[in-house]
Parts: sequence; C-alpha cells; structure tokens
Amino acid sequence: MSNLKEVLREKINQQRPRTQKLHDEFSDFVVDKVTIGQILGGMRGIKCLVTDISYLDPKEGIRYRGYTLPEIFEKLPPRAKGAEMPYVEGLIYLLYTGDIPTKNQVDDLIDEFSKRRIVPRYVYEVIDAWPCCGNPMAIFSSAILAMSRESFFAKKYKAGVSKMDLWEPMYEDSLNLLAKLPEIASYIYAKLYRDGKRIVGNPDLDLGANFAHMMGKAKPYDDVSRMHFIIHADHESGNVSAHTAHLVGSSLSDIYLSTSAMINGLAGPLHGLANQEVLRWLQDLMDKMGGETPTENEMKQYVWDTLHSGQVIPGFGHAVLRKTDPRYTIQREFSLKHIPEDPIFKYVDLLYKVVPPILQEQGKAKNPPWPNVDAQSGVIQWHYGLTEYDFYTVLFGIGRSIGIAATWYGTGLYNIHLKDQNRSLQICWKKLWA
Ligand code: NMX
Ligand code: MLT
Repeated sequence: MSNLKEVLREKINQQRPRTQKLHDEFSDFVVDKVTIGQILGGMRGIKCLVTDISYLDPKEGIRYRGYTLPEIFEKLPPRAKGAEMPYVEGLIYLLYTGDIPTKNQVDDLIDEFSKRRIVPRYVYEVIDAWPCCGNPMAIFSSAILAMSRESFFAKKYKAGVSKMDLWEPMYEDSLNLLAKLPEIASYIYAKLYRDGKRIVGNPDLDLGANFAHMMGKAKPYDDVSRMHFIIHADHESGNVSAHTAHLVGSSLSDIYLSTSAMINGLAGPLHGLANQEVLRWLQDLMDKMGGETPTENEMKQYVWDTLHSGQVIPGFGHAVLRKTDPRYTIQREFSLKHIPEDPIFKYVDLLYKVVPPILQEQGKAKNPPWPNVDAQSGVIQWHYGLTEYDFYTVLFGIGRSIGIAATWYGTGLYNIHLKDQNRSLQICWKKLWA
C-alpha cells in the first residue's frame, strides 16, 4: 500500500469528527444573504461550497492548502536534477494531505504514478475514431469519459460498500486518472499535429518530464510542464470547471464522468479557452503588423478596436481577483528570465501596460481588469515549440484535474455536504413578481 494512502486513512479518521461537528452544531448558522445581482452574476460571491484544498482571496490570489503560490514554489521539495520547478507529484501530495511532502513521499508518489500510467487500448481507439480537425478538448473529454469503464469506485458501489469506505475506491480512481491524463493528452497531440505516432512514456521519469518526453519536447519543456500543471491545479471550487466536477460528482458519478464534464466547462472562451484566444488574437495583430512590434499607440488602438467590435480582451479580468493574478506573475517572471527577447512576449508585456487603463476608461468593469493566468501561458508554450494553440486548453485541463481529484477523494471523506448538490438553487420568476 502506498504511503499516501496510509497517511490519508489516518487523516480521514482525524477529520471526520470535525465535519460531523459542523453538521450537528452549525447546520442553522446563516452564512450569507444572497442578492438578485449575485444570482444574475453567475452565483457571484455566494458562499455555498466547502473545500479545504484551495482558497481564492480577491486581493492576494490563490492559496493551496494555506500556501501562496510563491510559497509553494519555494517549499515543495525536492527537485529533479537540474530542474528549476518542483515535482508535480509533490503538489499532488500537498493537495491530498495538506502536508508538504518529504523526498521519500514524493519518490513514492512518482513510483505510484508510473505504475498506474498505462492507458487501455480502447481509449486510443476512441481517440482514433474522431474525424480529423476535431476539437482537442472534445476528444480529451470523450477519452476520459470512455475510461469510466475502469472505475473501481463504480464497481465497489455496485457491489455495496459502506459509505464510510467509499473514499478508498475514490482515491484509487483519482490516482489512476491523474497518471493517465498526460499519456492521453500527448497522444491527442500526436494525432492532431504530428505524425500520429505515440511516443511511449518513460516509467523512470516524473509526470512533468514524462509529459515533455511524450510531447517530443526537449528541456526546459519538462520544467514548463511542471510549472504549468502546478499553477493550474486549483482555483477554489466556484469556477466553472471545478464547480462542474463537484456538481456531477455530488451524485456519486465516478471521477471519469465528473472530470469529462469539467473539461467541457473549461473549454469555453470565458474560462480556460481564453489562454488560446490570447494567442489567436495576438497572431491576428502580428499578421497586421507584418512581424514588427507595435508601438504603444498602435497596441492601444488594437485593444480599442476589439472592444468597439463588442468583443472581450482575452486574458484580462476575473470574476473574483481584483489584482494581477499571481499565476500570471509567476509566468511573467519565468518569461523575463528565460524568454525576454521572444517577440510575442514583447506583445504581452505591452498589453500588461496598456490594457488595464483602457478597460478602466471603458468603465464597464468595477475594477480595472488585471491580467489573469491565461494572458501569459500561451506565450511560453509557443516559445518552446507548441505553436498549435488549439491544444493549450488541454494542458490547462491536465492541471485542473489535480485539484478536482484532490476534491474528489474528499467527496468520500466529507460525504455529508455533497449529496445530490444544488437541488433548490433556482428562483422562480413568477413567484418573485407575484
Ligand atoms: N474585456 C472586455 N470587457 C471585460 C473584460 C475584458 N477582458 N473583463 C470584464 N469585462 C466586462 C464584462 O464583460 C462585463 O461587461 P457586461 O456588463 O457588458 O457584461 C463588465 O466588464 C463587468 O465584468 P466583471 O464583473 O469585471 O467580470 P465578470 O465576472 O463579469 O467576468 C470574465 C469575468 C473573466 C468572464 C471577464 O473578465 C472576461 O470576459 N475576461 C476575458 C476572458 C478571459 O480572460 N477569461 C479567462 C478567465 C480566467 N480563466 O482562466 O478562466
Ligand atoms: C480558474 O483558474 O478557474 C480561472 O481563473 C477562473 C476562476 O477562478 O473563476
């Protein structure tokens, strides 16, 4: 049995009385009042979900298990030889347990992942069955959905297991899924954009390095992958992707069904797809500029033209954040260090300067919409040779699955608050106006 599972068993036994106490003693506690504006704003600021995994402060950004992102990058030990970024497996350990892992615990998890990474043949056949030019996110979602056949949890549930023990098969499913996602995603990439030949995974590598290997990308793409998956792992539970997985999972659908649904939500342009929209939008400008870097005034004009045509500026603004996204800052610092002369980075750098004041002048957003995670991620991918930007949201999806998986085993842990969630969230207009 893996060390992680033993640790979780102990923690679950410690945590259960806490949840029970909340349920027994605080059930009538009034958390908030809800306004029509909040409902129309898409459940804006309504506190109605429980999670221990991450917390999003509007002024500070995301904290994973209480740690800010800079703290995460500083504290997560150890690093692969010559690597700048921590292992993704270290973050997975932290999100699952709340503890910064030791080197042995990370090694143990790397080993677990390499044992679980083999993807059933029929999943490759599902991917192969897609016609050419399919949407990578739709293909990714369907491959994950097909794997529902593998769900250990669904089998156990059918066989009749006590709900106190459900976390165990949920845990097994969650690690199985996470270990397989890089294999699936890299095959979709090979099918859509390379020669269709799968690069077989290397069991001696960690998740980030193995993904780089299967994508056919040289160093430092291993570090780029580690950074990307770590910063995208979770963003509280209320965003479309995490919330969707939570909601679907609350009916005790297995993790494959829940994650596939999450991928579908992430695929929208106001959510994860914005990271590729940024590149598409900038490419259009680059074409217009004939390869020249625009002046500040030319860039301002391009931003205004986009706004006047009724479109949003991708990569800017956020439903919760009221400052520059720390995920943006981490990628910006990486770019300043490694790719300062990249022509697209120069565009992005200019946008950082011109967009917030323009959006403030436009006057729609209450706060100047600062750059979010998506404003920077595509540029780094592009620089390291991943120029097929239609694929970028798949990368976001691998990262986001980590937070979903950590929450998923927690579904088995908490049990109480996730029963067929959201039964009475609707308001009836007729009743309201009567
Ligand atoms: N460009 C143009 N208008 C904007 C932008 C933007 N980047 N951001 C906000 N606004 C508008 C917004 O459309 C709304 O207008 P209206 O009243 O006509 O509907 C108004 O400002 C107020 O919006 P906010 O309350 O500040 O933000 P809201 O929560 O409604 O929207 C986003 C949040 C993220 C959907 C919005 O900022 C946006 O569309 N950004 C561009 C797309 C993007 O980058 N999405 C990625 C988000 C992060 N992620 O990875 O998922
Ligand atoms: C996310 O990472 O999910 C996005 O920033 C959207 C959000 O948190 O609302």
